[in-house]
Amino acid sequence: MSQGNTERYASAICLSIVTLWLLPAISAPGGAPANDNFENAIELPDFSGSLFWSNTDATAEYLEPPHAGRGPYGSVWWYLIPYTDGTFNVDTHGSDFDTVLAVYTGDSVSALGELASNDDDGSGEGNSGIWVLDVVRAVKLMIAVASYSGYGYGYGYGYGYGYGYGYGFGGNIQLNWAFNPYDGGQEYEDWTTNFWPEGNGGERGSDDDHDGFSNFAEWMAGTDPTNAQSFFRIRSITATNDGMAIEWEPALTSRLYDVFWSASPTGHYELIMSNLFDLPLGNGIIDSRGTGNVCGIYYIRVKK
Ligand SMILES: [Ca+2]
Ligand SMILES: [Ca+2]
Ligand SMILES: [Ca+2]
Ligand SMILES: [Ca+2]
Repeated sequence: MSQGNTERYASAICLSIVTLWLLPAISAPGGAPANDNFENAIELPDFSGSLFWSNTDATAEYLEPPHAGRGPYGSVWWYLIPYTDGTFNVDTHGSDFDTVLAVYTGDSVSALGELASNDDDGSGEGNSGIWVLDVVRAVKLMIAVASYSGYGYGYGYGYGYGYGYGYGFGGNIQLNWAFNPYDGGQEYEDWTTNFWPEGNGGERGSDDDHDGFSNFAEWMAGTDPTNAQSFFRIRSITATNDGMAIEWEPALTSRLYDVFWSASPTGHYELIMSNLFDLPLGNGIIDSRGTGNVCGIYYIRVKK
C-alpha cells in the first residue's frame, strides 16, 4: 500500500467543494478573539483558503511555548486535519503587523511538538510563511499566529506560581493556507504504464475513458482508467432489520474506506465509520444507528 490516499464521493448526490473560503473576522466586541485560547482553535477546511482575523486583545496562556522563538505574545489558534497524506503551506502575507507563525501537533498548549515555525519569510511587513510541510492523514495540525513583540502583565500567587498575560502588539491577520494531497509519485507513474505502455495517456486530472472519474481518482479507487464501465460506485442502499446496508464496488482490502452520512444533500456530512478495510458485508457495511430506516445521503471516501 502506498502512502497516498484521497477521496471520492459516490452517491446519488454530488457534494460540491468550495476551494476558497473567505471568512470574516468575528470576535466579541472589545474582547479577545474567539480563538485566543488553544482549546478554542478554529478549524480550517483541509483545502486552500484565506481568512481575515485579528489578534487584538489576544493573550498568551500559562505554559504556552514561544512561537518561532518569540514571546508568546497575542496568540490565536487554528487547526486542520488532513484527510490524506500530503503537504501543507501556510502564511500570514497581507497581515498588517509583524507576525510569527508556528505549526504543532499535540492536545495541550503545554505539551506541543513543533513541526515548523517562522518569523519572517522575506515577504515584507515581518510576515511569516511555512512551506511544503509534510503532513500525515488524520494527524491534527495546530496553527498559531502571534505577534513578534508584546507586553505582559504578571500576577503572582502566594502559594507559588505566577501567571502572565502576554498581549501582542498585533492587528489584522490575513491567514492563507493550502493543503495539497499526495499525488502518488512513482507508484502512480508505474500504474499508468500498465494502461498506456506508449505513454499516451494517464494524466492525473484527465478522464481518458469518460466515466466521470479522473485517472487519479481511478488509481485511488482501484478501477480501470481505460474502461468506462469500471468506476467507483455505491451499488445499493437497502433497509434491513439491522439497519441500512450500504454496498459499494470495488471494495478492496488494499484500500481504506470512510462512510459519511448527512440528513440532507446540503447538510453537514458526519463521519460515521472510518478506515474500514475488512468490511462486514464483504463489500459494504450496515449503518445500525437506526433500525432499517436512516434517511439521508451517504457518501464513501476511498483512501489508498
Ligand atoms: Ca492566545
Ligand atoms: Ca515576523
Ligand atoms: Ca475515468
Ligand atoms: Ca474507468
